Amino acid sequence: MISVAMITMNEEKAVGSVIADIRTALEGREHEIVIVDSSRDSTPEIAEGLGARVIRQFPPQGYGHAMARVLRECRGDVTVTLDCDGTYPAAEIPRLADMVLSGDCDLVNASRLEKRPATMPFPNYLANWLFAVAGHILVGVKSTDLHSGMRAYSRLLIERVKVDPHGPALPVDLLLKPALMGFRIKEVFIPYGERIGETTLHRWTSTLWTFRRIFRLAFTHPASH
Ligand SMILES: Nc1nc2c(ncn2[C@@H]2O[C@H](COP(=O)(O)OP(=O)(O)OP(=O)(O)O)[C@@H](O)[C@H]2O)c(=O)[nH]1
Ligand SMILES: [Mg+2]
Repeated sequence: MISVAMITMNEEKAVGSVIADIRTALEGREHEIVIVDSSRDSTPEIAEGLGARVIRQFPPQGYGHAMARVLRECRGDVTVTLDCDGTYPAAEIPRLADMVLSGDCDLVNASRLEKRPATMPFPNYLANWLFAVAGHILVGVKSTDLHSGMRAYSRLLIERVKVDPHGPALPVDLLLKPALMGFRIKEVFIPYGERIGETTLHRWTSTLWTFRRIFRLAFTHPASH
């Protein structure tokens, strides 16, 4: 079974079309859609009405706690994550899931950064590029996008990898830790769309936490080259 995991905070404008796109992509395949929701708007009702399993986490505890929870709740052999904002292509879910299900790898990172997406503000692009370079130099992990919200994780990987859910930038740990533990990781490029609704990204705290997570891992597992 394929699990699709999302976390949501006030995504009522996007949730309907995102779930519809997921259903279309996975038509004919056994799947579940699991959402940890911290919204004040009608996101959870819309999602439930469309057959998603919605777990409420309110008041909001931040991206990390929501993501850690939703990954634990998923029952599939593979779990594919994406933001609930229309930026990631749901049509790519089967391709990512199949790379894990076939035993090809344990994690697929869907990178947005083959080149600068027109939909990504230049400062964000620059920051993401810097994070990737830092991850390579300091931790020894080669990736073009440490912050992608679209990944496929095997069930075994989710069970084994323990991450720190406090603070922003959890995707950084969710990629670097499995790499350091020896899990097989592949990266594919995907297009990145225009966001529906308001961003929850706090640029400066996220940047600070990204470096905090990278340095923490660099000290416990220094780059081996
Ligand atoms: N449950 C829950 N979901 C959250 C929380 N913070 C963010 N989210 C959701 O996490 C996903 C990622 O957040 P975004 O606002 O898209 O952040 P981003 O992708 O870094 O920024 P954009 O490029 O503007 O999309 C979205 O689906 C949000 O609704 C939270 O505290 N709790
Ligand atoms: Mg987003």
